[in-house]
Amino acid sequence: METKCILVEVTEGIGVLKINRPESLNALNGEVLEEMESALVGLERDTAVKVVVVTGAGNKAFVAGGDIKEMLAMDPLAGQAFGRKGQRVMLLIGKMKKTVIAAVNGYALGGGLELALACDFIYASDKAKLGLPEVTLGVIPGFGGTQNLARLIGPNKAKELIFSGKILSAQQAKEWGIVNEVFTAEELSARVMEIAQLIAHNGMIAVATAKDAIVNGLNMNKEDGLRYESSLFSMLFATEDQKEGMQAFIAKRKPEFKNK
Ligand code: CO8
Repeated sequence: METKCILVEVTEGIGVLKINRPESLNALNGEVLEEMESALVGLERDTAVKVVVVTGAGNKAFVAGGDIKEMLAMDPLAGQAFGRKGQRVMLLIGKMKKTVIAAVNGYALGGGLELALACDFIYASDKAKLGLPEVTLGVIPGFGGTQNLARLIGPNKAKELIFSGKILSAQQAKEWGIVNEVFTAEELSARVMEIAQLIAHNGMIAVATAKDAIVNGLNMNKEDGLRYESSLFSMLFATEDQKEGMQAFIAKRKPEFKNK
């Protein structure tokens, strides 16, 4: 696929999607969002890809937000269309069977943090700065940030971050429960690949099913969530991977998952 604003590379089962507009600190405009949507659909279909990593080009930004220059002239209808386009990408990430990791290599502000929040988890460089400063521009997070952040860290902390527009260091974002791990800028990419490889070597059906249970279970009450978990759990006994994983354990060898 020909792309102008993103780069996609697959190495050893890991698909890396890099937002590539460093001159605008990788801000998300309509074109980037459209390219991302097609690329994510392609990565989900590509059987060679086990895990996807989303990151930003250059060493300054992951994504510094929705494109303010593009948003400036929007009327409510255009704003709604732009917001929906962004939400489609964020929802797609949640629905993907494959794990999607955000490697936050610099500024993750506004729509940039919203993109990271839509991923399964976030690793950040110690140079990263994270926040949702939309209210300082007279708007609110519109790519799922109000929903995803409140679900992740609870409504009170989400309100503090969104109402104040304050920007957190990577370490603070870890303390707030937004970022899983912080690494030096030099280490980030290798450490993200390490965890991606660890995930990629597990049974893909089991990993995808665990994601399904967590993502969809969060929208249910606990009793329905447990029932959902149980039905997914029992379905896995129909897979060859379940037999292989358990036989390998008993035979004290490494499992060879076929993702069947
Ligand atoms: N949009 C467009 N261009 C941007 C953006 C952005 N979000 N961020 C940076 N740029 C551009 C700058 O305008 C500048 O371009 P130029 O050279 O043409 O002036 C270039 O990138 C470099 O940026 P700076 O010169 O500002 O670099 P600094 O190192 O001085 O500052 C900052 C870096 C602190 C990251 C600063 O650029 C900044 O504050 N950026 C904006 C951060 C922000 O407020 N983000 C939130 C945007 S709103 C949003 O994301 C809403 C998403 C949901 C939309 C839903 C629609 C309904």
